[in-house]
Amino acid sequence: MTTRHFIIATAGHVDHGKSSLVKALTGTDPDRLPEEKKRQITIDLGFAALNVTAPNGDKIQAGIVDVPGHEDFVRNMIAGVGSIDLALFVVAADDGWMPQSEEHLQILNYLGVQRAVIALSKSDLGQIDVVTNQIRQQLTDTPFADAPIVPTSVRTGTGFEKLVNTLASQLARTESQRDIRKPRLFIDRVFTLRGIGTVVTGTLTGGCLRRGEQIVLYPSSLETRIRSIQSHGHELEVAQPGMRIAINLPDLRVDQIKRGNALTLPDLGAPCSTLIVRVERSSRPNGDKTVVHMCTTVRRASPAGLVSVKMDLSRQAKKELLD
Ligand SMILES: Nc1nc2c(ncn2[C@@H]2O[C@H](COP(=O)(O)OP(=O)(O)OP(=O)(O)O)[C@@H](O)[C@H]2O)c(=O)[nH]1
Ligand SMILES: [Mg+2]
Repeated sequence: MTTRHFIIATAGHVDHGKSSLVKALTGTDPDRLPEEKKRQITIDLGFAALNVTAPNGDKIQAGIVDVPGHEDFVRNMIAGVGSIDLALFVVAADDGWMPQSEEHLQILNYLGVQRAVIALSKSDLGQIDVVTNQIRQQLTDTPFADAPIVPTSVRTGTGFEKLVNTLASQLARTESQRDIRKPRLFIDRVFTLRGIGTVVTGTLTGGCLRRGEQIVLYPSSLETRIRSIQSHGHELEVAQPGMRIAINLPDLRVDQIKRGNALTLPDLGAPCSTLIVRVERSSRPNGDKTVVHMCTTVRRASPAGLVSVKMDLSRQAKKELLD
């Protein structure tokens, strides 16, 4: 029996029930900020863990990243859906396909996400057949054209067993993240814990990281040592690619680290100030806008600055991107 590690991220329009679904699936409320509780809206990324058994008996440990649906926080959404294995795409039965359903779909497609499970949430509020047809139509000619659609309701409990089984069978068919001995952790959160010091979190890709190992933070090139590693509350000696991890870096201060900084091993390369991008003109509505959101997010995440970008966009989109 093998244990495999994957990352799922939610996607979908504001208020369509993404965080409620994550809470119902895992028992963890991903909305952790007081402001989020007060406004009943997700602002920043939230995290939870889902352990499932695949049809072949393999154990699957999935980290879930819950993203905000509101258009004002789309940059946080983009930060959460890099290096994911599967999207849990949520569309509410009472609302149907909405602007951020479209925008999130495009973002996932641009980032190369190949698999999705669609949760037709709030199924207690009706319209299941109509909205199922509408979703199928919207997904035509996208990588998610054949994605399973599962009606769910956190009010009645409908659909959760089926949703868990569908997630398990989709992940069982997904290739595990490759270990190419080039570990990279793009940091999505940094905070201090009293008595412990600085902690960073992220999704590990490209290789393993070990407790006690010497690592380097880019782009500042600060070197430090990993004091401890945790994944969903468990101490690890070795973290593997595809895991959500928290690393204790007591020698660095919180103000020396930013979201989007990368941790890796010394001698694996150095930061540079040129970004090579391929821009495709989308046939979908507002395709240019989505590309601009993504490009500005990359630029913000890269304090080294974006020096040159070759692209084929409308004049307005170019102006917004480079201003
Ligand atoms: N009737 C009904 N209401 C639901 C269901 N799921 C969520 N809700 C309600 O819908 C509202 C929004 O739910 P959230 O889970 O916060 O939605 P969200 O997609 O995470 O919202 P953002 O993160 O802000 O984009 C809340 O008031 C929930 O109680 C459901 O299955 N049925
Ligand atoms: Mg939410």
